[in-house]
Order: sequence, then structure tokens, then C-alpha cells
Amino acid sequence: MAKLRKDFLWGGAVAAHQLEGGWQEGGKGVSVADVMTVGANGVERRITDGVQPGENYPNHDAIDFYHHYKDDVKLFAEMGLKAFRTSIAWTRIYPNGDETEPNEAGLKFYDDLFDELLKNGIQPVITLSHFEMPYHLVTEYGGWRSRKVIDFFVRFATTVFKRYKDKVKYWMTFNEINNQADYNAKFALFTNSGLLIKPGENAEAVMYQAAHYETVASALAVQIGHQINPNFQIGAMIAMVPIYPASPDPRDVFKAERAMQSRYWFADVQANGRYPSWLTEYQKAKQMNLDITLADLDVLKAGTVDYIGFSYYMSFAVKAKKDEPAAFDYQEGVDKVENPTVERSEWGWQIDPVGLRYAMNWFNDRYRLPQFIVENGFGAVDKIDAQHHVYDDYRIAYLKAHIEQMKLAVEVDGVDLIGYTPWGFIDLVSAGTGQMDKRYGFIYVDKNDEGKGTLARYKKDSFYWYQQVIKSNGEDL
Ligand code: P53
Repeated sequence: MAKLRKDFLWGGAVAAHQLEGGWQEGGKGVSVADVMTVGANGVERRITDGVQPGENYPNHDAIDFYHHYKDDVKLFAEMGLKAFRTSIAWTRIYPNGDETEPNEAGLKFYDDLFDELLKNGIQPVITLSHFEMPYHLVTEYGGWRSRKVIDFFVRFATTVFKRYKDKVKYWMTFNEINNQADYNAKFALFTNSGLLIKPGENAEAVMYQAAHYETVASALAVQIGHQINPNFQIGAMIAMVPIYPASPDPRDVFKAERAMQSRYWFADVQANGRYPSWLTEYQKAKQMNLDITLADLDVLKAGTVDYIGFSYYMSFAVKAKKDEPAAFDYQEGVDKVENPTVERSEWGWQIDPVGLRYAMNWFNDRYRLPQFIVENGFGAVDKIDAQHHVYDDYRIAYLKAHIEQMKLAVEVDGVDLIGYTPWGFIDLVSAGTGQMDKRYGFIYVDKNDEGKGTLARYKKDSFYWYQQVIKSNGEDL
């Protein structure tokens, strides 16, 4: 029975825009995250036309990691973290995205942060694009609908690969590149690809075009990264939400198959280096007239990823309609049904630890690549008492159940797993709702949805629990 690797990367994950704040520090430009207002549970965030006065933009200040990182890294080290997954805010390096020269102050910030981490025995694990592309690329180029953005992204990637080639080994290109499979969701299109759909436009075709350019950009980055440092490990980053058939009815089973294909073709392209056949047929049948060149297809083949990074929070289920078209095409918002066999979080996320083992087996059979669980966690409203104590046993229970399934996938099923970095291990701004009060942390940060609080940090029960998990290499849960 294989065990977790000796050098297993127990860590924690965040993204620049969700914790740094300092949205205008050191010459940083405006990102797509900077024009999204705060939402609430069940209330969508609004995307404003630029930064407007009087609006509450939670990412502008976030938890001010930009000014607190030295003290925070001390806490991370105390917890025993071996890896810290964050992103490099594209707008700190290329504030508008289309400059030819990078912004030195931005580069310097990440040099200092990475040095601080390394000094404390923590290796940075870096996502290049995590829901924070320059807003200028949206207004001037229409986001990733423009082929030009490939060049801007590649320039950004090349700059940071060169600068941090001796400080960072594990990279990922696009965070949850496949969220936009839900092409009717404004949030997914905007955060993944800077897309704002105009009236009369076919959102599905626009998404497939943008996603194509992103997979090409990702493949180019993989090739360039390996030239800069052959030891780089450059991964995909997929939002893994397994989709089950709602019943054993064969039509439900095929509906689930098509749903999985629709959500995970991104990984097929990034790992296998080519489009799956069903999708080429589907795009033709729907007359999407996409700009996919033969040269692009060569790039995809030559730039396959080294590992599958993925987030895992929940699973979905689907049911076939009475009158499914031959394509059985999947529309996430419409086709999803409740799974009565699992519990849900306060935000309706279906809790399914066995789904993690299922997902790891599914990836392993399909790609046979190492895997890296770069997000997993439980968003909840925490209560802090007068002594600043947070008894978050519900969070510990969620994580424990998932780590148990993760270990079964490694020890019983033979999956090669690089590490595990639970999401938002220090409280931060929620991507989906912009809330502070949807907390994932092992470290409490005193700030609320109105943006008020002292920003003081307090250790929750989960802090001490995770410290023990790391110390025992996952034996003591
Ligand atoms: P929040 C949807 C479904 C699964 C993961 O999400 C998702 C989303 C987008 O909301 O996002 C990832 O903050 C993402 C992180 C995000 C985290 O999951 O909405 O990579 O940026 O914060 C949790 O609760």
C-alpha cells in the first residue's frame, strides 16, 4: 500500500486579489476583480463599468496581506505549511496588460514575498491567472475573445518565469479554466476570461473562442516555462465538480457523461494535447465558426501540462430532459438537479467526500498524470467569542472526511498526489459572493461584509488541528 509521499506538500491556498488588498499600491492596475461589488448569500456580485464612487469593492483592501505578509507568513510557518499557493496579480506586473515593459515595483513585491516564504521553509506554488486579468484588456480588447491577449499573457508568463525561476517550481496557468463551461453565468465568463456578453451575442460560441485562446496561451506558457527551467512543473487548474446521473436511467447516465465532457474538455486539451472528437463535431453542428488554426493545434500538442491541479468542493447531479436533442447538450444552470443523498452547506454546496476519491480516480484513468489538490474547504459563518476563540469543529469534520478519501485514492487506488493545499486557510474575500463572512480559514481575520474590522488575526481550532495533520503527515486526523 503506497503512502503519501515523504515530501508531500501540505499547504494552503489563496489568490492575490482575494487577500492582498493594496489595489493601487506600487503602480498596480485595475483588475476585473476590482470592478466587482460585494454580494451576499444568494445575491450576485455586480460588475460595474469601471471603478465607481460609492460602491463597496471588497477586493480593493481585502485582508491587506500586502502590508501584513511578514507577520502572516510567521503564522503559516507556525502551522507547519510546506507550500503556499497564491497567484501573481497580473496587474502588478503589467498594470494594463498590454505594456511592453513590466512594472518593477510589482516584481519586487513578489520577490520579497517569496523570499519571506522560502526563509520560513515554505515553497510558493503559483497560479498565473486567477480571476484577476487587467480590466484594460476587457475594455480595449473584449477580454479573451481577442487573439491578441495570447501574446499579452505569454509576455506576462515569460517575465515571471524568468524572474522567479529559482524560487518557484510548481506553476499553474489558468485558475479553474473550466468554470466558464457554465456559459450562461456572467460571473464565470467575466472572472475566467474578461467576457461581457453583448445583446444578441451567442455566449456559448464566445466562451468556446475565448477558452480556445486560453488553452493555446497555456500550452505556449508550458513550452516557454520548460525552456526557462526544465525543472518547472506546470499544471492545469480545473474546478472538479463530478456530475452524477440523477438515476440509473440510461438517458440520465448519458446526460451525465455529456455534462462531464462539457465541463472537462479543457483538461482533455491541456493534458492530452488535442480536442475530444465530440466537441469538434458539436462546434461544427452549432456553426460556431471558431478561429482554431492548424498552427494552434500543433501548439496544443506540444504544450501539454505536467500535472493536474484541481479544486474540489462538491458534486452535482443531472437528469435528462424528456426531449433531449441528439447532442444532449449540457447547460449547467438548467440541467443541474439536487442530490438527495448528500448534505449541503449554507451556500447550497453539496458535501460529498467520496466524490473526491471518485474524481481522483477519474483523472487518473483519463490522464495518468500526477495530481495536486490545490483547493478544498468549507465556507461557513464562524462565531468568535470574547476571548477570540472560534470552535470550528464543522470545518475540521469536512476537511477530515475529505483527507480520508484523498488518502484512499493514494493508498488503495495508486494515485500519484503531489500535495494538498486547502482553500482560504486564512480568511479572505469570497470569489463568488465577495463576502468576508463566508469563511474558510484556520486563521480568523477580523473584518466583516461591510468592510469593517481591526484586521487582527486569531487562530481557530482548525489551526491547531491542521498543524497536527501536517506534523503526522496525515496520519493523525
Ligand atoms: P467562494 C465556484 C465553484 C467552485 C469553486 O469559492 C469556485 C467557484 C467560484 O466561486 O471558485 C474557487 O469564494 C476559486 C476561489 C474561490 C473558491 O473556489 O465563492 O478558485 O477563488 O474563492 C471558493 O466560496
